[in-house]
Amino acid sequence: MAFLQDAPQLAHPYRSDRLLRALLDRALPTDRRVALDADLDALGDYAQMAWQRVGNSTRRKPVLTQWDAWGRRVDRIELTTAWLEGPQLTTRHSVLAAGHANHEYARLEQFARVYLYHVASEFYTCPLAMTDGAATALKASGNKALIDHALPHFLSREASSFWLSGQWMTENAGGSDVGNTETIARRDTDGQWRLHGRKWFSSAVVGEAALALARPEGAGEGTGALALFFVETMDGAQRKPQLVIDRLKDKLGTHELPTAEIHLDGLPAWPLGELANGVRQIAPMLNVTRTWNAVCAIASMARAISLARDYAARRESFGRPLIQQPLHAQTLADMQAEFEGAFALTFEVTHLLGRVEQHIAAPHETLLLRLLTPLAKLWTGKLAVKICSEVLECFGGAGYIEDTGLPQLLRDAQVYSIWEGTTNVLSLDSLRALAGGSFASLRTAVDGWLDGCEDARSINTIYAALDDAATFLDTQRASRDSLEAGARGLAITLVRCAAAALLARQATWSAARGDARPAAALRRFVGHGLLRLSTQDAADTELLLA
Ligand code: MFK
Repeated sequence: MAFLQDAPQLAHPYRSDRLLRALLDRALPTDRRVALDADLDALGDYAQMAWQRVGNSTRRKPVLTQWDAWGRRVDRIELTTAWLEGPQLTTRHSVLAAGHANHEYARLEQFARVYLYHVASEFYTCPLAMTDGAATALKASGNKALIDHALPHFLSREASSFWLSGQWMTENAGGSDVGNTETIARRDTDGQWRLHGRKWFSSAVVGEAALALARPEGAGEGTGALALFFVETMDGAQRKPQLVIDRLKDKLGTHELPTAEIHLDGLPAWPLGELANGVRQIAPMLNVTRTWNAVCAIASMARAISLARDYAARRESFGRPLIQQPLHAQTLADMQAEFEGAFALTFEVTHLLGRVEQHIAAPHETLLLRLLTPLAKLWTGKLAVKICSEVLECFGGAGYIEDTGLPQLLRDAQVYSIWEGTTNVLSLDSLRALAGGSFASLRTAVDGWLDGCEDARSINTIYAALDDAATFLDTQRASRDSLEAGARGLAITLVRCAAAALLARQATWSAARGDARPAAALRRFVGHGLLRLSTQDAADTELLLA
C-alpha cells in the first residue's frame, strides 16, 4: 500500500486552548468563569463539527437571484448552511446580547464566544459585528425612540425576533475618505427622510436594518456635513423596493459572505441625532467593529497554528516527525509567540471596552482604549496574513491545494487588514488618539502590567522601546508629513510594547501556578524585537516613486 498522509485534525478549539482558558481563569471572577463554560464548550463543539463538515463538502458561495421566473425583481440571496444556522446559534449562545450585559466582563465574555465561533461562522461574524456596532452607536446617540424600536431586536436572545444591521458607509468616491460620500438624504412632502445613492460594500444586505451615512440635501461638503441615519430594509418578508441589490462582489476571500453593491432609491430613513457630524456619531460603531476585526484575526491565527501543530506531530520527514525537526519547531514556536502577544493585546482591548462602557474605567483607561483599538486592529490584521501564509508553508505542497481547506485561511486573512479601515488609515487614526494624550496612558498601563514581573531583560527592552517611541513622536511632531510617513512604524512599535507588557502580566500569573510557557512566549516575543520605528528620508521616497 502506497503511503498516505493523514489530514490535520482540529483539536477542540475551547478545551484544548490553553491560552484562552488561562486568560479567562486569570481575568474572570470564579462565578462568571463557571457560568461561561457551557457556551464556550458548545461553540467549540460547533467549530469542530463545522471543520469536519466543510472537509466533506464542496464549498459554495451565496447566490443572488435578481428576477423571478415571471419578471419580478426579487433580489433573493441563497446562503450557505453556516449562515442559515447563524441566527439560531448566536442568539442561543448570546453572542451579541452578552456583550451588552451590565457588568465589567461583558465584552470579554462576548469576544471569547466570537473567538471560538468566528472561523466556523464563515464570516457571519461580519454582519454580527455591524449589528453590535449599530447597537453601540444607537445607545451612544441617546435617541430613545430608535433605541426602544431597534435595540431589543439587535440584542435579542431569540432568532425569531433577531435583526441584523448593516453599516453603509463605503462608496465609490468615498472609500477610506468617507467625507466624499455622495448619498443624499432628502425629505419628501410628508417630512420623511429618504436616502438616494449607491453603497459600494454592504456585507449585511441580508439583514433587517442598517446605519447609513448620507449628506442632507443642501448641506455643505466634507465629513462634518454628513448625517447618520437608521434604515430598515424589509417590508414583512419582502425586501423594500427602494433597496436594490446591484450585484454580489467577487472577492479574493470571505466567499461565503454575500457582500453586495446596492443602491438606494428613496429608502425611508431616520436620523440618529443632529443632521451633521455623522462620522463622529458612527465612530462608536467603527471602534466596536474594529475590535471584532482584531478578535476575528486572532481566531484565524489560532485555527491556522492549531492545524500546523497537529500536522507537525503526524507528518514524518527526514526520519522524524516535523515537530522534532529543529528548524520546523522553531518556525512554529516563533509564530506561537507572536500569536500569544496578539491574543493578549486583543483580549485586553475587549476587557477595557467593557470597563469603559460600564463607566468604571479610570481616565487613563479610556484614553488607552482609544489608542489600543486601532493598534490592535492594524497589527492583528497584518499578523494574520503573515501567520496564515507561514502555516500554508508548514504543509508544503498540501498547503497550496484547495480541497485541504488550507488556502482559504490565507485568502480570508487578507480581509483583516482591509475590512474596517486599512493599516495606513488605522495608523493615522492612532495619531488622532495620541494627539489626545494617550501615550502617557500607555506608560501608566505598562507600569501596572509589569508589576511583579521578574524578567529584567524584557522589562528593560519594553521601557527602552517606549522611550525611543516617545523621542520619535517628539521629533517628528514638527512636520506633519514626516509624522504621518512614520505612523505605521510608530503604531507597530507601541503595540508591540503593549503586547510584551501584557505577556509579562500573564507570565507572572502563570508562573505562580507552575506554567512556564507564557514566560517563554514573553522571552521569544521580546527577542523578535519591539522597535519598528521608521525615519526614512522623504526625498528618497520621492525618488523611488518618480
Ligand atoms: C468581513 C469581510 C468584509 C468584506 C470585504 C470588506 C472590504 C472592506 C469594505 C469596507 O468598506 S469596510 C469600511 C472601511 N472604511 C473605514 O473603516 C473608514 C476608513 N476611514 C476612517 O476611518 C477615517 O479616519 C474616518 C472616515 C473615520 C474619519 O476621516 P475624516 O474625514 O478625516 O474625519 P475627521 O474629521 O478626522 O473625524 C471626524 C470626527 O470623527 C472627529 O471628531 P470631531 O468631529 O469631534 O472632531 C474625529 O475625532 C472622530 N473620529 C474619527 N475616527 C474616530 C473618531 N472618534 C472616535 N474613534 C475613531 N476611531
